[in-house]
Amino acid sequence: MEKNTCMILALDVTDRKEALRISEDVREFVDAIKVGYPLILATGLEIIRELAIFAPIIADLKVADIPNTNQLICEQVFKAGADAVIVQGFTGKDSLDACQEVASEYKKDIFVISEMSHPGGAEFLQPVAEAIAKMAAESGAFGLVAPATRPERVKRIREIIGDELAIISPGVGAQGGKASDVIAAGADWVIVGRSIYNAESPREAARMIAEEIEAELRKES
Ligand code: OMP
Repeated sequence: MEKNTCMILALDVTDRKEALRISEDVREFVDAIKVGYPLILATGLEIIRELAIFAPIIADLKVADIPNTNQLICEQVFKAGADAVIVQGFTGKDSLDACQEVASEYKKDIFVISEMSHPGGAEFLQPVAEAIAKMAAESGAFGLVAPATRPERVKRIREIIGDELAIISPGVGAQGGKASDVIAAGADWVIVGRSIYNAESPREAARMIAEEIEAELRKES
């Protein structure tokens, strides 16, 4: 995934035409489009190929099963044209390795969730997040998913994994996180959903967040 705008669109709409229209509108401001259960269940897996003309596609299926089932899921998603899949880390090394093996075969990427961005994400996952991050770093994963709602946790995860792995960070806008804060904390990309697709002008909303990120990166360099 190429780093330009440092923003990923979370496209959690359930209407195919709306998904295509928003993607076309904001493509200039995003480096990837993340599609998950809402859109895939509503429109079918083929939406991945339709959207792939606009940007690389991250399939957010939060894969969390035994190794064999994980392998079958990842094969389906990569065959459907996804460039990356998001998987849960809490299922353990064997389950993650199964995803990574399929990704290597297809020359695609895996992102591993260490700790989720909502308040409940601190309940059970946060205490094991650092161990998950270490496991992900050793597994050959492309990156981690870490919470924009807790920039201090993104900073901690960055310290653990070093600069080899990417961090993509959801929770900006609707969940209360701020794009510039999480970029400053060490995230490579922010993930933004509702603040863009529910905006009166998704394009304008995306442009403003992209500008905020650019200003932060200028400050850092
Ligand atoms: P908004 O809150 O609308 O910006 O959307 C955030 C997107 O990121 C949604 O698609 C969530 O499913 C996803 N997400 C989180 O919000 N928190 C997490 O910890 C992990 C994810 C994810 O895996 O993408």
